Amino acid sequence: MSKLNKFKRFTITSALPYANGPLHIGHLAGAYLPADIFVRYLRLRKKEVVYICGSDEHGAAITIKAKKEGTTPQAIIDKYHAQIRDSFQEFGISFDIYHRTSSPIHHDLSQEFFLNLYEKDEFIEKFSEQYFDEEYQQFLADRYIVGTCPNCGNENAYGDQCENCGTSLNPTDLINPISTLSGKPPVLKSTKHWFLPLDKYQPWLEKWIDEKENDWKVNVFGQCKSWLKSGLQPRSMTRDLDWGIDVPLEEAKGKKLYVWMDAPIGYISATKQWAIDNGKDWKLYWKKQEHEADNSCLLHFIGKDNIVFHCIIFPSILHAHGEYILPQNVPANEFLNLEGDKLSTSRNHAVWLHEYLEEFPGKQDELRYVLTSILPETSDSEFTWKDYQARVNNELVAILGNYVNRVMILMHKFYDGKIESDGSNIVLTDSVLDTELGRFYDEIEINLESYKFRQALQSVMEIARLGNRYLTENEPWKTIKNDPEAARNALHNSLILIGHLAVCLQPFLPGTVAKIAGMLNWPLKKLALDQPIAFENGHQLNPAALLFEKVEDEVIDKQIQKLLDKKAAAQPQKQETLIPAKGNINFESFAAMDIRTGTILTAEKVAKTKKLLKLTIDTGIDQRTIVSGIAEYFEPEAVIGKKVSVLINLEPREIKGIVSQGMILMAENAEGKLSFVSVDEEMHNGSVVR
Ligand code: B3M
Ligand code: ZN
Repeated sequence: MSKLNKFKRFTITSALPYANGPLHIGHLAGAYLPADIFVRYLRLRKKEVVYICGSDEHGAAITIKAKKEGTTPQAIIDKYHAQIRDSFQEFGISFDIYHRTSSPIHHDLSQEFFLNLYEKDEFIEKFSEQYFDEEYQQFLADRYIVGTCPNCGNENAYGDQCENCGTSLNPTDLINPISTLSGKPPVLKSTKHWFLPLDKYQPWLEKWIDEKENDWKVNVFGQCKSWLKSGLQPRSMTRDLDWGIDVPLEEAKGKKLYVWMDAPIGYISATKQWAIDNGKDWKLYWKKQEHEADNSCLLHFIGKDNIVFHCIIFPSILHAHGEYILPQNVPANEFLNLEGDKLSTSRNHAVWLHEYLEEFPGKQDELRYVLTSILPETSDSEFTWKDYQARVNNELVAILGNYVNRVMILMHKFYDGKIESDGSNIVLTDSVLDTELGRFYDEIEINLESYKFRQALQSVMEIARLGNRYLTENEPWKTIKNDPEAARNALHNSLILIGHLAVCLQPFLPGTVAKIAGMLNWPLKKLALDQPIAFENGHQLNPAALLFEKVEDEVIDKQIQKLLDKKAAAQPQKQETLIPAKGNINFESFAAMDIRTGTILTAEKVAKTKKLLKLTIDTGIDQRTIVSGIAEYFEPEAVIGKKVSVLINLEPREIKGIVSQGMILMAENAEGKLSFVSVDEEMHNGSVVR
């Protein structure tokens, strides 16, 4: 029995992305895809649910980006809000509203929250010494200041948080603080701010969080406990900034609300806007007195760097206010890495969602599938393009697509796609299949409801595996000749299994489910938990269509090369980029070198090295092995077939146990970036270079 049954309605939120740059797969795997799966599951269970998100448009993240692009914060948020909203939509994240924190309704509600706490005397008002950049005449909070994290030693911790270890910080906690505006150490200057007394709420927080011990994910619960253990400090809810929501007090003129005070309130203001647009009552989703005890369930889906804000600071604000419900759970994910390295916006090391959508049109479900399979649910995980290819080809194509296709093709081949039998309705007649299926339904439910989406998807795929096995065991293509009833029965059972498979796929691969519904010639709403999966006698199927296509090597190689190129381009340009000229040599020294044109025939990485590729080269004269230090810039697959210049009379050398006979000529700049010395395609191998 579903443990969600005790709740009548659900408010599901995904972290509000800063409108300061495009989305990448790390964002999706952290806060959006898991929430979308969960929301689709709730809808499948016919729960009342509102799925909330929007752009976070305040704070230093925005103003710093505006300065970098030489434009205004307004231009930045307008540009990225639209881009992010559209990418989410095209990818199929099914928000009920994608709002923005620059909206008046949000400014009003945030100020109302501040005043509510102010009037209750919750804030500690105090002058304190804050870091100040004299050159820019600006106080430095949050992302305007970086320094070494006192907790983990990360040298790029921000003034409000270290994104490496998640600890929430004050600028004065940083070791060796540096202004990100002038790049210089700041000075201290006195200014007045309004502090939330987290220390005062600590006993209450401890009790509340302890109740979650068996419910929350270990990583989330553990982080909360460790902050509580080190003792909470008051935290300023106001900032000396010129971009954000005005602090609604006469004496605070020119000051703004801290972005992490207003951003989570954005979940509420977005719900308000959604309610206005849809004739609903937002209070039912957020306010305590509006619903009978525990009727509404609030869940925040976030990445691990946001845990402190959602589990400590925002709940404290809601608690201090008094009228609001608290989150039941905060299922935060860890980080996703990419090709052995951290995802990084500044180094452009990312798979950007808008680029994926452009380069892989119609392949949303492929990305959903791969990301769901590797979600960083309990620890950091890694996306690689090779793994993407393997999962699409070996799982989506070979298992899921293949099963549906086999059944559809046989139905058309034997019966012209018509489902007919003696009975009136065609139902599942195989009791073994029925039992197995029931077990998978249970597993999927249990895993989804404990936020184990990877495992839940595995169980869905087990249904396809079961189907393939069933077909292979029953061999309708053989029995059709001497036992046509058995063949018909096996195929009908297989079709019904496809129906169940599609129902279970709903939360994960919505596009694929729509395609299956099309083939079954069923309206999408028939693929539901409360609908019988049975066919009427005489039902006509639509023609078979392929659900997935194989991903070819070229496609993947291109993506890998693109990441390598981006990485090289993002390397900071040094001033002295030229290596000094060498002294003269005589002509004989030059003429002694035998340089020829050749073609790379094979390439493979040398085991346990980062830089080396083992190449076979056709030099025109012979085929030989050369070990070359180019692996950091070129994938093996990308260099095969390349025309190169080769120094062929260099003394053979043993490198990592391989005898290297010669050297490929490469151009190299001072940063170590490499390029082949180009040779026209039509030059035949063995031509002399001089
Ligand atoms: N914009 C931070 C982030 O993208 C922030 C989330 C707000 S959720 C209320 O990491
Ligand atoms: Zn740290």
